Amino acid sequence: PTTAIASAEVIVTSPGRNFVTLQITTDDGVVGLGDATLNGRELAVAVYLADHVIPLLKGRDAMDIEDTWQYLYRGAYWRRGPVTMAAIAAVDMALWDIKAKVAELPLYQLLGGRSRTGALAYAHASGRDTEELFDSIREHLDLGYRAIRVQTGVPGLDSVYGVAASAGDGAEEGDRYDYEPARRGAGGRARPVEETWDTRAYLRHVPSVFEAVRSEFGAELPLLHDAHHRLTPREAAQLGRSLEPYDLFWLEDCTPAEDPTALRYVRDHTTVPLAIGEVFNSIHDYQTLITERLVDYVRSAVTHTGGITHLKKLADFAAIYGIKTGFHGPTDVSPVGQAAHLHLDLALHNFGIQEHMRHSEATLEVFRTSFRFEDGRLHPGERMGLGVEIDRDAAREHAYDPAYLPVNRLADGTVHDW
Ligand code: GCO
Ligand code: MG
Repeated sequence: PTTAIASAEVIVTSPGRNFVTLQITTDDGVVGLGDATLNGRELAVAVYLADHVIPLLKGRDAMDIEDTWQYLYRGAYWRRGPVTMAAIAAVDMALWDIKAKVAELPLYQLLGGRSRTGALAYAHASGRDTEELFDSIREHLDLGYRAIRVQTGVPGLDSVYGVAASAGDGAEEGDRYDYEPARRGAGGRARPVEETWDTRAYLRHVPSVFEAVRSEFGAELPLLHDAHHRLTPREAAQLGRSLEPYDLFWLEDCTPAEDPTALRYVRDHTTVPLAIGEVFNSIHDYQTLITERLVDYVRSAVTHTGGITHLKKLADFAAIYGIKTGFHGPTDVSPVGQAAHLHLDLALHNFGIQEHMRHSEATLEVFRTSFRFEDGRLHPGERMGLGVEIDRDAAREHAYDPAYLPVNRLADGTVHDW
């Protein structure tokens, strides 16, 4: 067929942060893009794709998306895992991009068409103290956001997840709220930054922040909070209860994600809506959580959960239990991955909310998107396929820059979840 895969290439670029992109080209020259970025472990996926996947793609019909997915998943024998699933995700996204371009349609049309006019997006507001936080919330409201994630510094702790070190210092938009750039260490040798954590200080402080935010900004504004996997089930239940008066949209990742029984305990003790899943890479990670209704939102990123094919199945599975989506959209998901989210968000009946961190100007010069942001909602645009193009010359200007996510320690030096 003319839709046979002629070539596939891995593109690694670092316009401010690292991105891994797979580009697939068919015999008649249709090009598809897929995001394969795994923050802090990027080259593992690049090598997996280049050495183990690309040799299998040549000559396959790009139209056979489900069969290719199963071939790469079952065919590897070694199932799941973030590296494997990010590689499969990239192939899957690129093939959907190609199929939609062949059909001359924006991708959402192949996923069922529009269910809404745009995807409600939430932005990240943060501040080291209440004043900075309020400024950040106001700034995002002025930009047009209608749902806000709230993260703050904790008295006694130097740096806390979700709070940009540079917030309020006049850093440029795009970097300013980039609270977790995987950083280079001193002397240019990449090493994780180490942070210090104190759960009791955090649990004491957070309810007072939400009290202040509600009294300043009123009852209507949807507010979210991310606990980033740091709490035991009992601590998470305590936090959930203490936040109940502030009517959160969700409390995210309150316990380490690999233990579904932790959420059973949390669920039994608080009515706060729960979201989880950004570190999951398979529907199977969610099976107990969904069938026992232990969560309200599934948080996977298309890039880390096997692509559009697998994420669509996850969303449909969740829908049967009245559970909604809230796909993971930090800046380490590239504009290609975020485009895939926006097409799904537009089409899925059980869409909940879409996380949105603005990519830097340098990133948007490499990845040219057709996204629209209006009335607090994101729209993927009407270009054919995913609607993202990569500027290869711009990409080449940004060489790979090894970097790690931070590591957390308790006051006595014990490594804690970050
Ligand atoms: C979020 C996430 C991110 C992750 C990041 C790690 O809710 O957006 O928690 O902030 O920490 O994606 O690479
Ligand atoms: Mg999170």
